[in-house]
Amino acid sequence: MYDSNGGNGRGGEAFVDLRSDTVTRPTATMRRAMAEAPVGDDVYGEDPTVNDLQKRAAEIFGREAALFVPSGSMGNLIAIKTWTRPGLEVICEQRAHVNQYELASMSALAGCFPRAAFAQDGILTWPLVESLIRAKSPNYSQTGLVTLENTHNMAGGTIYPTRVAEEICERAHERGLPVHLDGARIFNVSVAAGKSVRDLTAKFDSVMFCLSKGLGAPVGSMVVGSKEFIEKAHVHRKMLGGGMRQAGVLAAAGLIALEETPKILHRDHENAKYLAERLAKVPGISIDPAKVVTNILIFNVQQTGKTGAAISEELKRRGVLANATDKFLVRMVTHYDVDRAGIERAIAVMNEICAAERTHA
Ligand code: TLP
Repeated sequence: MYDSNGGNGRGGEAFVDLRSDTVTRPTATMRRAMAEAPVGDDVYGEDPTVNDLQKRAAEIFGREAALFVPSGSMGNLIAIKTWTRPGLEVICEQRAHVNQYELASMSALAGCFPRAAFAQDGILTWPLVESLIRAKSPNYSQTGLVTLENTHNMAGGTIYPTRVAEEICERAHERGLPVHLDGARIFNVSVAAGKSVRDLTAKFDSVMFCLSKGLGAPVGSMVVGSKEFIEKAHVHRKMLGGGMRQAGVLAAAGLIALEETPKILHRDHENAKYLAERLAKVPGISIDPAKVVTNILIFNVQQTGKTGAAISEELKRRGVLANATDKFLVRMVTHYDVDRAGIERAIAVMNEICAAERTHA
């Protein structure tokens, strides 16, 4: 059912594109479903396909309600806006998407301030979270929300031990704080941990997950939670310009992404592990394959004598796309549009680059 690399009509086959799983293109089945989707005006709540998607997402996560949103960034912002008010702080990990990659929207648009701390592998613990909670005092801004990210993107697709995440939720609740999960890639956690997304997220007050990353839908994310929370979130979606009309054409692909793609995500994890094991053997590259448990690898290239950006340029010249995420770090993300042959090519190219470097040294 899934098209092989480059076979679904977008072109660009010359590249092995490992920049992100956001680059996945809709499968032939998704495209057919999009063409045939019954639609209506979703701002009136009348799009049957959007309604089906929201119902299915709520069922799968064991929640009262769900909301289809245009992007993961908007989903996180809507959740932050719904749980907080201007002047409050949002606890998050230093490299969290909400902290570093959402253009300070929590401040610019929700009036909140990030209270971020670096955590090993991106995994916050209750003692660390507790240390960030503000004491009740007229001298401090007050804590409004805790957010976790699972998988943690910029820590290399790491996953929370379930108990660690649960403890943060339980203890935060005792302190009267809601906990939001940026679960953009929660289905990758589910596959890696062998647990349902429902069980993994049961203690969170709200969850955002993306249809448009490894699950392969062209557009869209979901926010799930209680009926009351989703009603408020709905208002914020409209306020932020996220009210869509005949969005059923997008939701149709989202439904297939949600039902079908989790079954094949394990291949992306196998490819990522294989890629990490091979890259670990390339002189100058540093990565611990044991830490690669989902579909994201971040490796250090400092010993090659080049920056991440320079390596990224050289890869591109040889037909492989990967982004630098820091001066000496490069990220590769596996997904269903890159098969094992594509992975082998990326490995061969990386060996070539490093061998060329040694010849010139
Ligand atoms: N991540 C993108 C980039 O923005 C970095 C990527 O290529 O990985 N939460 C997490 C954990 C994410 O990784 C992303 C996107 C988002 C939220 C935002 O989703 P979108 O791109 O739909 O706004």
